Amino acid sequence: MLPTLSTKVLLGLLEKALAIRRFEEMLVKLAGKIDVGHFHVYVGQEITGVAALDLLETGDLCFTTHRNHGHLLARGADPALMLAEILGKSTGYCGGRGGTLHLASAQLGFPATSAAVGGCTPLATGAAFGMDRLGSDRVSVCLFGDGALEEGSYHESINIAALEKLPLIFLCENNSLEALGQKAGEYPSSTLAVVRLTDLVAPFGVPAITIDGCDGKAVRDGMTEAIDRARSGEGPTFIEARTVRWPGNRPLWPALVTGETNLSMAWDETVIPEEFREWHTTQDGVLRFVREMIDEGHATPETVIALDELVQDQMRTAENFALESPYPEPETALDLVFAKSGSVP
Ligand SMILES: Cc1ncc(C[n+]2csc(CCOP(=O)(O)OP(=O)(O)O)c2C)c(N)n1
Ligand SMILES: [Mg+2]
Repeated sequence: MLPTLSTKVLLGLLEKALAIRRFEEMLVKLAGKIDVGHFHVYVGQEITGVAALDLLETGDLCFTTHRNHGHLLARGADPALMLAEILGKSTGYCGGRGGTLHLASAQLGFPATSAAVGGCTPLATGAAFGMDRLGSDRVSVCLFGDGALEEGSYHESINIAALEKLPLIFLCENNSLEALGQKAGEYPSSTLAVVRLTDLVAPFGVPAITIDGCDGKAVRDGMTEAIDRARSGEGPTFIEARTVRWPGNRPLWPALVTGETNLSMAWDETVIPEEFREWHTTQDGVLRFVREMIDEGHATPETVIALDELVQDQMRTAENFALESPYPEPETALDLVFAKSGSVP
């Protein structure tokens, strides 16, 4: 279902979801032409990131993973500076030093990104501890995949968060539904002995919910409750947002196996290719959001296409900017490695 919001706000959310989809498609296509290195894309999880992170305020912090592109775009990142960073260019968010795996921007509320699975959990917990001790009403959001639940750092972090009632939201994006426990024989992102991921939350007494990550209303409602709990000093919440892995993410390296998204699949079933019918009709959150927007009178196919053209234009501009940007000068290699005297408050 759609979140209960005005048409204008819903169109804003759709624009962000489309920006993520078109950004990732641009990147996968670019990787077919030039050496981009290894990267992970957020296709299929857009609605989780967009609906959840839209609720944050300036000063709230996010700690994400190797699959971070969608999270930064959901918080308003400029696709040009994102792509420049991924390509290692000096104009990127981290001057080309972070790359896809460590994309960060303090201004956007992403002070540090760790690509070590589970690496974000102590970072987010430490930030929440600081916020709590400083008496601020800011919240810290820990964004991670089901794989992080295999790591010791998760268990240490949730223990401290529960003990200290920290203003922290554990948003676990479980994209392993069909691969959990290696049953499907595909590349699994986690191999856990537990039946439900929330079994790894219950002993700590932290409130936990499981939601459909493609259901904008469920994500927004769950996140609203979690943020309220955190801001009012009642401690952390765990949200498991379930999505089905995009077919293009099933190989080890992303591939555009479903082609570039044809949005008319949202209103014209006859154009859906048979091979990926299930994905496009029941599992693609962006198409589902568009379908719901049209069904509930918030958009028409024409407004959706116009919005998408705007977004695709931004991506072309971003691609040109990133490709034309220079690499950092070799003599700047050690810049930003060591704190300068007096630069740390
Ligand atoms: C500590 C650690 N072990 C292994 C890896 C290699 N690795 C990169 S992504 C990944 C799977 C992570 O799965 P999940 O956390 O569910 O995220 P997803 O990729 O499914 O979004 C692994 C094992 C790593 N980055 N860090
Ligand atoms: Mg996963």
